[in-house]
Amino acid sequence: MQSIAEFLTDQQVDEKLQQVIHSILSASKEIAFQVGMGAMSGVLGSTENENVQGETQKKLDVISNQILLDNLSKNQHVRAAASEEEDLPVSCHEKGAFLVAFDPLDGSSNIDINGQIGTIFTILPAQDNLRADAQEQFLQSGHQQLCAGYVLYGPSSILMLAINGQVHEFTLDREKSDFFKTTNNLILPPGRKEFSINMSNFYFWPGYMQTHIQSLINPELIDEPFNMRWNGAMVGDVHRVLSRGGIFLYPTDTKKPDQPAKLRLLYEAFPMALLVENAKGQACTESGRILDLTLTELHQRVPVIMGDAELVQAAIQ
Ligand code: AHM
Ligand code: MG
Repeated sequence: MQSIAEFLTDQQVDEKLQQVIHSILSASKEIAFQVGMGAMSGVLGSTENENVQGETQKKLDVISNQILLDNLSKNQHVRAAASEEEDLPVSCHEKGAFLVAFDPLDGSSNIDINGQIGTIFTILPAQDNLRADAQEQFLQSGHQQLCAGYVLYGPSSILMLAINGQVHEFTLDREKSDFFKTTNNLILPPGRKEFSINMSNFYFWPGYMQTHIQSLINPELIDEPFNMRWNGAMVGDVHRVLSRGGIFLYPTDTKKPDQPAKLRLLYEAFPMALLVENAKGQACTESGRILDLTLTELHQRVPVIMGDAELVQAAIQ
């Protein structure tokens, strides 16, 4: 099996970019270790703090964020890092060629139930005309992502990487402390009648979404009604869609009037959209392709509909 280092060299990935990917993966191995120790290392439970999103931080959110920032700030090729857990970008190296944005631990509500959680990341080019820590560094389009991926801390730790227009899956060998390629050029399997959405928001969705989801489960409207799965962790739900097909949706809702969309464009929607599109699926908001968007605010939120191309088209019509 090919190690991640052999793979990146084989793919002729820019050497500096390779080093940035390795820094992210070193951090993810430390996080995987902490997650694996669970209650024994005292990392479960909440802190007293709220993050910039107004959410109470879990201890593991804070620890994972710090592990990533420590690893990235040691890498001379990283200009700045933006995290879902930080108000502002963190400046790293004035001459670094790359920006890294991440959700250090997606699916935080699963931490204390030993459920699926993961690190989502994207790498963008640094812009020379701007200060290293300027928020404007990150105001780029989804197409400018150089690579993106996630590490899912499940029964095994899996890296899913979108690079050079393809998606590859790697599994962490805990004894060797290295990721090895386990699926080459993953293509999202078509035809699966399965959706992933938080059904408890049903009465708060726009009418078109209520009608659409009803059309997938009403036996009077469809011969073979869809199955539903919801992990409460985008990283786990999108991993299922990439692995066996179907569709993931987090549409707008009116539950919190000042926050119509939940998922973050930079840390969640952009990287997942690159993965899904590189795996030949589609990724949209309610009005267009996610990758066509340009970030206007660091912590911007967007509706997300992604997965099997046919299912996405049916959902947004
Ligand atoms: P987080 O990044 O703070 O963990 O929040 C994002 C998560 C996604 O992983 C998931 O799809 C969604 O929030 C779940 O939300 P809900 O509370 O509606 O189940
Ligand atoms: Mg998240």
